[in-house]
Amino acid sequence: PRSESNSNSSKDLNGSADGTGDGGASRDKVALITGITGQDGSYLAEFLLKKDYEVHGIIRRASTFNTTRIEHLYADPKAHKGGKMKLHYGDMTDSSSLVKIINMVKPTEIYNLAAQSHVKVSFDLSEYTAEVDAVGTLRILDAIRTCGIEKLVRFYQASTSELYGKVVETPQNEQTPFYPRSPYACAKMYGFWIVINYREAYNMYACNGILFNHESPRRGENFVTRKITRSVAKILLNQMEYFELGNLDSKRDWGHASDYVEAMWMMLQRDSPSDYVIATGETHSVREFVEAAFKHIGREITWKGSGVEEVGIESSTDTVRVRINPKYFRPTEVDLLLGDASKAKRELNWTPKWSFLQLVSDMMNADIELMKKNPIA
Ligand code: NDP
Ligand code: GDR
Repeated sequence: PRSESNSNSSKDLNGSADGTGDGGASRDKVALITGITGQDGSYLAEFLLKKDYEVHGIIRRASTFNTTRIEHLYADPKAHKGGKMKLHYGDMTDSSSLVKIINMVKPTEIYNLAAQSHVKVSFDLSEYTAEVDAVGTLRILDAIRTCGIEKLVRFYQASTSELYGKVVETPQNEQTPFYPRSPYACAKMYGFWIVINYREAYNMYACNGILFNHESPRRGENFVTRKITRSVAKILLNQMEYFELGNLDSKRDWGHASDYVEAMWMMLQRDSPSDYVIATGETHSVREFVEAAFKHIGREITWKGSGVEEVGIESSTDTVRVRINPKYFRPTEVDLLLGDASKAKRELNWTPKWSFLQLVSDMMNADIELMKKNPIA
């Protein structure tokens, strides 16, 4: 869809030099999404287009296409060709690109979703993670002020349950103290507080969504849920014998991304800004996720051994399907996340629609289809 992809300007990405679009959306519904090519960005763009927003997204230059998750929106004549969705090259490490884009688009809502979002990778790319996730948040807040729209725009920050890190209490709510356990979480902690500081200092409408893990068929392939559903789909189709995981004991409060992007929008529609936990209120271990994925294909897994020696064995055939590889362990782990989203329920009227098992089924069905079509995916 993006035949002009080697060019480097908004004009070429969109076929129009005018960043304001002509899609007929009213000028009070203009959203700018950083991280639009990611899991959440793609669901949010879809959601806002349905609500008749003009949607602008920041994408970064990559050597291969990074727009797969939003290709269907490109192909939708109402969205892209009708001028309601526009992409702009920019980067969270490049202030001038952020100022230029904000100045041109004049958004009424900004969703800051761009991040180096992999916790394990953040131990290897710690400085870069801080540049993008911490200073990047500061850059975009400052870009808003440079453009003089801090009183006009509403700002959403993708904060995270990783802020809770080491368990202090469960369930975790907006009052629970933070104890970040990775360079990613430390960077996001800066992001969290700089958003509050700008809200208080400049009277900005700015919110932190403290979102617990949320997954979908569009989840990045190296996050644990997607890694499991892809691998189990391949096992079903005899394309793989076994796969490797790290810590099976960590527990996460897993929801569906499509529910969670709705909460982001809801936070920006109130009379005054606040910070909200978004979670299902249920927690499951990685081991339970594996079992549920196998159950979806009608197979049962039993566990043998412990620690690095542990394996998951398919009961009916005695075949080893899961092995532990310490390379997936993290230097410091987050053992248990369980969120209390009662403030969001009370003030936003938000509740999740997807259950844990529905989430596993949705991801499994999508990956089985994907692997059938493309065994080397
Ligand atoms: P993804 O990793 O799927 O998407 C991240 C997005 O950020 C991609 O569009 C990526 O672009 C973009 N990006 C990365 N680095 C830069 C950069 N330097 N400049 C511009 N864009 C950049 O994450 P999710 O969609 O899962 O998450 C969205 C946000 O929510 C992230 O900030 C994440 O940390 C946070 N979050 C996620 C949770 C989850 O469970 N999914 C829970 C809580 C918070 P590209 O496609 O080119 O890589
Ligand atoms: P998380 O997600 O770190 O919670 O961050 P991830 O899926 O990477 O890990 C969840 C848990 O699974 C354990 N695990 C493995 N993880 C990965 N990636 N690969 C493995 O092979 C594996 N084996 C076991 C991990 O140790 C961990 O305990 C996600 C990201 O989306 C963040 O951006 C977001 O802020 C948080 O969720 C909320």
